[in-house]
Amino acid sequence: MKDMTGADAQLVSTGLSRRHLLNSGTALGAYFLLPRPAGAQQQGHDHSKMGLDPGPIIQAAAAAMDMPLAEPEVRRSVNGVLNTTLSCRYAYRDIGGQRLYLRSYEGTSHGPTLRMKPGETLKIRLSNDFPPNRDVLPKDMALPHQFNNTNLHFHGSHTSPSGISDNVMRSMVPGKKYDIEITLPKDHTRGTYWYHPHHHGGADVQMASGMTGAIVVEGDFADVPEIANAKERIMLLSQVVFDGFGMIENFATLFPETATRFLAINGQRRPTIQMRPGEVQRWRLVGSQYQDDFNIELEKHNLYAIAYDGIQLGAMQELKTLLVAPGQRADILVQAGAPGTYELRALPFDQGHPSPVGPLARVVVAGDPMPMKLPAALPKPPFENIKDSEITGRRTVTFSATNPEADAAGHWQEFTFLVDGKAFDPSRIDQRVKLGAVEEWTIRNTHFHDDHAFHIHTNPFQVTRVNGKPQADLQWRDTVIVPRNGGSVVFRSRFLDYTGVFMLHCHMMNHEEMGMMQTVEVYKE
Ligand SMILES: [Cu+2]
Repeated sequence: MKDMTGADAQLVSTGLSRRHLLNSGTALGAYFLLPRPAGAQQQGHDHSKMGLDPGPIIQAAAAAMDMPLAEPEVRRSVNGVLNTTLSCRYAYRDIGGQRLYLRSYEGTSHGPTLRMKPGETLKIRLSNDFPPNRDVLPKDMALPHQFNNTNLHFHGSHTSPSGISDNVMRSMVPGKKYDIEITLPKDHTRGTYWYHPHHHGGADVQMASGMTGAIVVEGDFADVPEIANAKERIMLLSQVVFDGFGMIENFATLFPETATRFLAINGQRRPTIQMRPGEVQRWRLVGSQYQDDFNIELEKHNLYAIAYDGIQLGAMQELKTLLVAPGQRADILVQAGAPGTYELRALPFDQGHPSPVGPLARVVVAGDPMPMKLPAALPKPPFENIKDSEITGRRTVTFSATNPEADAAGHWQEFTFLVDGKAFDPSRIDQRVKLGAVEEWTIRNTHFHDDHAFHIHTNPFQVTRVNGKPQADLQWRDTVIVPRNGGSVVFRSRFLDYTGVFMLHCHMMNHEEMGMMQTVEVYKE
């Protein structure tokens, strides 16, 4: 082997030809053609002689890009109950030509899509099949910790936050199984929701690994044929991050604003979406990216929003670009134009630091024309506006943060992320709201550097002002961007039917994990 280059010697030792690697179309081929560290052969790394499998890193066979968009497996309710299991475990995941080894639901990139109706019950037996945690609880709960504990949050649902329902105070530890049972009220809004872990300490690492899944509460726009007849697509957005080993085992892998390697939909880098000229499709976009806003554009096409955060709009919004913050959902109609290939991409956006940019997918318009129409009007939205006369109280919640002097180069431990001047403490109740209250909240963001993404569980809210400016469309949301440097959002919310403790927090998960979260208790006198 003396006359071979190091790379060739490595190819021989793994039983693969250079041609094979060059044809594989993956970035991993290139990885193996890089010079190997001197002495690698002498250290017993000649796998063929040892009879060892060369390991996962050369096995990534999935094409890096341009594969048809795949959607997660669908699980449906039967006779009023969606009964299923979810295993939380490590799995290999091929994405963008990389083979990663990450925490997952069911061993797949994103969990299964759950489809149910208002009034039905979601029963999940969650099996925490992660290995044991190897770190003890920190004294400071604002330090990320114990990445193998988990639980499950039904994001955006209007359900009980207590017991074994949508209770994010539960700890589900490795090696055990847990029952979750969440019943939707009969009048629950119909639309696009999602689930993800919410265990303080490890939720960020788990979500950044792809532990998110869509939930469709079925039946919206049933009387609008232009929407009901449109082909539907679930599209979970993500920022793909990993360390030099293809893993996420350290908070530092997630934290810098420059951590994103590339963007993905449904765990695929730049997949293709087929449409016929004139065809209308309904895309359910889930903002399951762990940290940053996506400012989305489809080349030479407008986007038509019909619902945000699982709540129907009363009028379609025609958009050139669509901003999706972490946690938000947007249901949009897209009507394909002339035959051709169009890029769906994230454009530059200033959220205090630059949002990640890059391709998300390619829309390939081809075939026979399909004459379809956009709806002329949308039905009445599900909620009545909250009137001045309903308001029983007002309060202010302030998000703040400090950046180290070195700023972007600073280590994450030099930042602080606070609500009302304090980091999260699960043993403290921060906001107490009487059952039956209808309140107007002002969320302030005094952090000079970054916008934050306010999210509250259990009850959606209606946004009335942003930076003091009255909002014409009075959108209902469960997650809203609060602009930086003295910015504010005013919303109104009804706390009518569920008591118990739930959370408000920044849905930029790095911030939540470092303490930008509070408890809210709705109590009955
Ligand atoms: Cu934040």
